[in-house]
Amino acid sequence: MMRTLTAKQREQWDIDGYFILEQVFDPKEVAHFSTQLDVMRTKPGWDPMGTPRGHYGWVEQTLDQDPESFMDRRDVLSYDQAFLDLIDRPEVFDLIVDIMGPHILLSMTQAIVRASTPDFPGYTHTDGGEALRRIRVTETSLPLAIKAMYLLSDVNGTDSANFTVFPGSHIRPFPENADPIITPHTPGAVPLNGKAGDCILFSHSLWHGPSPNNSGRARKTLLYNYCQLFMRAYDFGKISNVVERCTPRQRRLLGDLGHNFRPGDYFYAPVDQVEAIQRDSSLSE
Ligand SMILES: O=C(O)CCC(=O)C(=O)O
Repeated sequence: MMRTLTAKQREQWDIDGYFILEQVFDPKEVAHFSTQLDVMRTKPGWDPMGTPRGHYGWVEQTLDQDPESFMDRRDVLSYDQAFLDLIDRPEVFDLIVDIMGPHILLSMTQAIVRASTPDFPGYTHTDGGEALRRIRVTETSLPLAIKAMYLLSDVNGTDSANFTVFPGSHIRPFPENADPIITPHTPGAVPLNGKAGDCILFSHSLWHGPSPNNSGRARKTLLYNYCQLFMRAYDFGKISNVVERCTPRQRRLLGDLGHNFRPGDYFYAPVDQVEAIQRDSSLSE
């Protein structure tokens, strides 16, 4: 049996567009992921290109090797087995399936370190680029995409790189072109606090973003994005090579439908889609 949302979580999801799961990771796991982020910046991978916005370029290592400095690494699955295990970790994944239904893909993974610096003002956005920003689902619709944000650092007080949300903005028109522009300090913004190991689940259409970080220490996070099956992953142009190291359910979430592409795929699901998503083979094998 997969877990489902509590009535309180469902209510907060519907009204606010997000909710927080406390202590999904224990301290040992937090430490493991945190070390993996430090190691990751020493290795080749996808870092931001600057322009066009939201695009990433291949680098041999992250420019700044100080673990407390900024890092934004995409497509993190290949760096460690723990990143693969996290694809469908039941405490979080079951709830994503309860919200989105079983016809889903894992569409991107990301590791971010927000340095403590006076130079970063924070920003506010929705997920998924220019078009998706303009698509807002209704209260009764399944979401198009959901992100799970795992905190690897404690976040206390204001301007500590808080994940900052505008509750309810996922289902309402939002003054995206306001002058002055909307920031994490605009009235209505809610800067979230949390502990390392907590996970925030939020809708793609929720206006959100990081606040500045004047806390004196870096804030580390991991982000996993899930979308409906008919959409596409934005971390890989074809199915990632990591599928060879994955369970059947993880393979399906990475877009491996078990056969070569044929017209109709992804829009119409394989006959075993529900079973494939409901079956956690790591438990039964
Ligand atoms: O808080 C961050 O560092 C960025 C998170 C975010 O805005 C996002 O994942 O879209």
